Amino acid sequence: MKLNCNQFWLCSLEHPAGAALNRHQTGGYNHGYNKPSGLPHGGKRQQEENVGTPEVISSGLALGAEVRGVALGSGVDAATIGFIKDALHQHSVLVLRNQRLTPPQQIDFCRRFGKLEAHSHPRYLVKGHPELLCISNIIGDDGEPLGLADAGTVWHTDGHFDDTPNLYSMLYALEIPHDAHGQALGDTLFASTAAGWDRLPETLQNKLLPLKAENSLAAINRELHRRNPALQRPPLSAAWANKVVVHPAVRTHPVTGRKAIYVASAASARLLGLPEQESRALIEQLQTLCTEPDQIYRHRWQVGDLLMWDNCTCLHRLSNDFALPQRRLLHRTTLDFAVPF
Ligand SMILES: O=C(O)CCC(=O)C(=O)O
Ligand SMILES: [Fe+2]
Repeated sequence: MKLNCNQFWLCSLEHPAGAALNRHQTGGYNHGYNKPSGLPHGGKRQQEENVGTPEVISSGLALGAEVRGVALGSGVDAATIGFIKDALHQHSVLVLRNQRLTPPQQIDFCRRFGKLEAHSHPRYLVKGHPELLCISNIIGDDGEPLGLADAGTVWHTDGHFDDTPNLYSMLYALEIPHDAHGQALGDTLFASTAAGWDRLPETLQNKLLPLKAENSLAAINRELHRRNPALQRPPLSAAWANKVVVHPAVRTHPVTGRKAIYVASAASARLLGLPEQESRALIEQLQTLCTEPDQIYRHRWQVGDLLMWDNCTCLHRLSNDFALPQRRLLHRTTLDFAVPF
């Protein structure tokens, strides 16, 4: 069954979480964006399908899986959180489809996985909810962008440029752009840095293991602007513009102990101790290895998706294939910090 917008709102009203979402959105927290464009598959029916025994359906790739049988809006017990965490560590990227979450419900769920970040882009926080970053290309009634339009069209891992990067990121879809044929646009692509490490020849593993890389947000921004000189991004504060952090080139997962490559072409300016050219060539080689096209999990969004990923074991990027009037709106949390080792 397909729903149009009006049917979505009816379904929202039938469902307690949906009703709260509806009230909240019309209550003005949303800086003037309109109602979501509708769930692609049933409303209340899908919520009912989400109640049952949780199960994990793998993408069959090195990363990516769907968790079914969990309705986050109705509250989740500790055993289910443990189940989701284990699945996340195993598959690096998880989607829970057809979720109806108000901002407080999203925040409450995400908190169960660790401490939430107060985000470094205060301009784009969801009003009244500083834990939620608004990712959107929509221009509000006041003529200002609603959110950060481009949170990463280059391969990256969140917080790579910070002393204590966040382990998990979670993104909830409220509006997803479509082409004229109804095909979703703005997919998010994921590549496994753990599988990349496993595929490295032993000689290269041994070479990489003791190395450290310099990473910075300024380097990512330079690369984004090189690719798209018209890019609108708030300028970095002096602190971020000058900050360079040194992290191991191979990261160990704090829970599973799994090793993963922790170098990315845009963020990592150099591998310390190697000549400049060799360092650049090795960084590029590592990224190419991790992002081989047949190893990519490509997430095709639906409204109501709660997507979560483990930054220790994957890279991700947004596909740059949509523009207004195709609207995209998501709410993001990032959480759980530690010094990488
Ligand atoms: O917009 C997206 O799909 C991904 C954005 C991103 O890189 C992030 O939220 O960390
Ligand atoms: Fe990101």
